[in-house]
Amino acid sequence: MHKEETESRIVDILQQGRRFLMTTHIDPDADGIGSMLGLGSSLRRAGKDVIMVTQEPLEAPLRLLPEADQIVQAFPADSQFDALFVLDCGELQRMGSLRSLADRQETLVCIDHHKTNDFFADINLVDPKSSSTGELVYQIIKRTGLPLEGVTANNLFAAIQTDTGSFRYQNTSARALRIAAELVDWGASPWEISRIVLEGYSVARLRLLQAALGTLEFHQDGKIGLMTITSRMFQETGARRIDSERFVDYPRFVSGVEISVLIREVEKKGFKFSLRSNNHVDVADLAAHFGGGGHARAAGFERNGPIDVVKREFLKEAVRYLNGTSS
Ligand SMILES: [Mn+2]
Repeated sequence: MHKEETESRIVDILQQGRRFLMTTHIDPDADGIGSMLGLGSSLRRAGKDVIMVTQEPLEAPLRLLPEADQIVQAFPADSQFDALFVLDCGELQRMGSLRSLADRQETLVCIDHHKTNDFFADINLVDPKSSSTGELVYQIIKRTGLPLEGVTANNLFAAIQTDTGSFRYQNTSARALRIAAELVDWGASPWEISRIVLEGYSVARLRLLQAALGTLEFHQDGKIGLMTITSRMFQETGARRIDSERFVDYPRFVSGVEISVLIREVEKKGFKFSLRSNNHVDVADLAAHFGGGGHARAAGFERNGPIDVVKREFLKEAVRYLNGTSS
């Protein structure tokens, strides 16, 4: 289905429906939560019933977003909806325990911008050229004629701002900047949102960064930069997993680095790899090689095994992508 046609089907659903359920991916980020709160708050102001659900309760900073306290972890079993929305989620697996929602009768609508989205929903508005899901949600809200005001504007601004790395990443298009400016006209405050989402560090977070920077290593003449955070570092600093958000940018900041990697120990012998690239390596493809996915410049995957083995396997493959010899 063409994007235009998909959009008009979603507009119809939003205009005609009265009750909606919304969710986003596990380990949510500001794009997923901001998009959900943006669309949810707008629909509520239009007089519709919206349940917004996540698998786990939100942690700071996401729980500090406007109206984030409206997000729940459970809803009445006999609830009926006109449609279900899943935002910023590229595959069913990424819905975690909420993936059973896909078994329900209601139409499942996915709005997303992941290059590796596998079109798991009934209606899939997927645009990898979009900077963020927030950008797509903004366009849907405008087209549906739904209300835009402070809460919606601030949440959508947070979504676009974080996914573009504060309007620095390669996905920062003229359209993303124009929408951001329009959101400011609608009442978004870039300063307040930045203070909440991007700053607002705890001491534990800085201590974790200190420990992580101590593990910096470079490979392939400085073209691959890598940092590792062990469970022990999380314990010793008292930092939470969400505190390591965006740490993967530090190796990427170094001149000459093409592939930046952050390895985080997630459970016993489990490691989460976050990947970023600066110029030409498609890290979504590289991550897909290990069963993960994402965007051309930002992707990730999980791997089990001893750290030195998983790291060696990864580096071997990464070198092939770096040299353009991957299949
Ligand atoms: Mn996103």
